[in-house]
Amino acid sequence: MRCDDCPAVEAGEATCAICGAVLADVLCLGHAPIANQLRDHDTDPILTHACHVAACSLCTTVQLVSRPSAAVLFDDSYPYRSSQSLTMVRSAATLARYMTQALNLGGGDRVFEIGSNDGYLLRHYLRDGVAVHGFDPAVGAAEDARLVGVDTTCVHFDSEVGRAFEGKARVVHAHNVLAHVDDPDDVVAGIARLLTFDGVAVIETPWLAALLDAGAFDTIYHEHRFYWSVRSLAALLARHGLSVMGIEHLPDLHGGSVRLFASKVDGWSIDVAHTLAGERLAGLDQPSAWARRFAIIHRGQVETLRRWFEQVDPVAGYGAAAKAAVLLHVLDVAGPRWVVDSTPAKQGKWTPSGALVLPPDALDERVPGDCVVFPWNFADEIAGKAQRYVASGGRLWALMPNVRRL
Ligand code: DWN
Repeated sequence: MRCDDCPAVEAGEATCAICGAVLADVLCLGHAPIANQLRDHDTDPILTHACHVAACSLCTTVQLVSRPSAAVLFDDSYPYRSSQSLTMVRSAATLARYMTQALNLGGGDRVFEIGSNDGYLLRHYLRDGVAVHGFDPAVGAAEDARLVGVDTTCVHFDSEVGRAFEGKARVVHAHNVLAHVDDPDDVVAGIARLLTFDGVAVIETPWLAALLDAGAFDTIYHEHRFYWSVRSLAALLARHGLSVMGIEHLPDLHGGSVRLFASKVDGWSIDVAHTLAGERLAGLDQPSAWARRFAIIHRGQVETLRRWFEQVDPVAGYGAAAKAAVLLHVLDVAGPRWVVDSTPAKQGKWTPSGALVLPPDALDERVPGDCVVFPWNFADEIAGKAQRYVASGGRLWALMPNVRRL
């Protein structure tokens, strides 16, 4: 595959968005569709953009060489809702309860979330009587959040927004945000501004080591401008006086995520040091080395999955996920003509691959056959919801990190 960014990468002219050093080539996914652009009609144009992954030779941050702006990607019609996944909601409820008890939150404390989506997390703090405030650029998601009582400012968060609420946050959450924003350095500056002197930032993001281990190329798309290792993320936080005090590994979230706890108060826990040592062992501090291995794995995966689609030719899909758009684009296969999804904002729309999005019960109204579960990261949850389909002879498949029946 080639794209408009290939020449700059090959000429050593592509530079890091964080530190400005030269970017080393990792993987080109061609001109990929904008993964979450769901269209009203199948004849509506499909927007594409170069999708080329590279790694900084100095700070090791992995990133897309270019992409449409966040304002284009996360516009008023952005359809993703975090609450559509019980796995996400349960993880959020547990975290909110833990933070409330661990920090003895109450009284004048306020908890903020950047990228608060539909209030999937902050609503759990509200239940425990803790004051909250969310920031999210997607109008629809912000409206859904207000419906559950979460006060939300509809804005792309940055250091200026952080200034307006300076020193007000005992906790700031930024889950699946620092991969998505145009300027993570400015967002982290805003987080540092928001925090009280003893405040805690909780940063959750898909982990680069998990992506490479799974060969999960379907999680590489324009919404994800950055692909963080703990090493590169800790370095970014340190630029703004935030020290990583703790880490949680979340294998069930988005194919493998990490949750970092950071504060202005110095601290360096053994589990953080252990993870950093593991990243060094995996060679994550040597981008050119792991990039060659990743490219070889990727080529093998593409061949295997193309053969699977030729042999199985699934009639249906489950989950109009961004991953689906990337997977079908890279494999250059049409995929199923319809896909079910529980997100009301997605139903009735057409995916970038030309599939019509239907409510989940459509699965039981059609002749059972082979159905590919595109959000493999929620395969167990979805398999639990599609038992009737399986009982009537339907066959559910997950394709990443390897092909398996559910
Ligand atoms: O970073 C991002 C992550 C957090 O989620 C965003 N860029 C967009 C999004 O990526 P994705 O679309 O690949 O996410 P998911 O969460 O893997 O996709 C799940 C899709 O499947 C959603 O459209 C909802 C749907 N779904 C469903 O219909 N029934 C999901 C579950 C769990 C279900 O039971």
